[in-house]
Amino acid sequence: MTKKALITGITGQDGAYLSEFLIKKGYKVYGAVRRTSSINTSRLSYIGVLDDIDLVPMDLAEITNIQRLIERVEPDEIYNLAAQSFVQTSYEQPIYTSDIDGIGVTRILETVRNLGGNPKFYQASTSEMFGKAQQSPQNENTPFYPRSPYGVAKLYSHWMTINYREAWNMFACSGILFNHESPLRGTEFVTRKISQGMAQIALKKIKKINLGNLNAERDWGFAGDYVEAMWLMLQKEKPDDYVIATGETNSVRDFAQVAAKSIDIDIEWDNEGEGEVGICKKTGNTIISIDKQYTRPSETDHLLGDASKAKDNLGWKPSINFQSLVNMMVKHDLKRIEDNNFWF
Ligand code: NAP
Ligand code: G4F
Repeated sequence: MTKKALITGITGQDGAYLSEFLIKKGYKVYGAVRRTSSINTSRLSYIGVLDDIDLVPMDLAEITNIQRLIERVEPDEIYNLAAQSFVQTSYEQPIYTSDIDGIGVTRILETVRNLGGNPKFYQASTSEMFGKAQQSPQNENTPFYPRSPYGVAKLYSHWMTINYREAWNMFACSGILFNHESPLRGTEFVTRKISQGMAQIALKKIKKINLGNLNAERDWGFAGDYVEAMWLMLQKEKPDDYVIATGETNSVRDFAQVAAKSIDIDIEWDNEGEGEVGICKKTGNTIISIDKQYTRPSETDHLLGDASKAKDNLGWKPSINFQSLVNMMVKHDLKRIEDNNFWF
């Protein structure tokens, strides 16, 4: 029988890759979208899956809506990817972020519990829960120390997912995913901001990119690899939680350096702190500078994941390394600008 998957957050980066992955596996995919004045399905169009998805209305703020939808669709698997996912915004909208990223998850869990424990449930947990990392690399046993309202809200929903598994015997898994990026990444996140910015510099549309903390280190992987791990977790006999990461960390400065290289610019770094600049060696032009508005009140300084458990139990490993990821993102942005294709 055809399996049915309900994906919340289908209009986001991971929603697009996961729906493509599940459609290829033969699933009937239902994509939950919240009401907005104009629904943004551009990522789904860009990768060519929009016509194969049944879009259904659902907002994580509204439990009656969640209940009616799950009862009607009767999915075999729910992937909860919906969230206010931008860390910086969570400092300005901590209550909204807590409601959607924290309580919103409990709304789904309660609905599934009331339906007798089916379907299987995947929760999009995050390495941001490690925050001020207590050890490096981080694995499933590393203590959490979230550093943002987003991280705190996600930690609540992470533990709720575990609690519903233990208390009500639900098949509920949390994927503790480290940063994953792609050409479909939102332009406010630092990787895409840099890849888009470098493409604009190469095509002489802008002169420089303003960034915040260049020292922050992240374990960046490719989103297309990470959605497979979500599915693998739900195919195991027993539900569990897994770290998904590449095992390599790089700073924001490194990302900018490699992205610049892919448009044939060698960066030389000068000064320190707020005065630091990245200069094009050949022309002497400043192409990176610091703007304090992009720094955070409390920062997650260093993330590096150990995905050994996922490798051993799920047979998962990443296929794209850091260098290829950066090059892929810049290449897509160059093409998009050349084609005047500004969908997202
Ligand atoms: P994203 O591109 O920002 O997508 C977020 C999705 O959530 C969008 O479809 C958005 O809909 C939807 N959404 C937001 N508020 C909602 C609400 N109130 N009700 C229903 N839907 C709502 O995020 P992503 O990068 O794909 O990440 C997917 C999930 O993984 C998120 O939960 C994120 O927190 C988590 N995560 C991401 C990463 C990463 O590095 N990408 C790492 C760890 C965990 P609109 O299009 O209407 O805004
Ligand atoms: O790209 P970011 O905004 O991603 P962040 O905060 O790590 O969060 C992402 O990954 C999490 C997984 O750990 C997800 F859960 C979350 O949903 C999201 O997908 O920032 C990365 C780093 C930060 O340290 C930030 O301070 O880059 C630093 N940064 C420096 N300049 C900047 C900028 N970040 C942004 N967004 N913009 C800048 O100009």
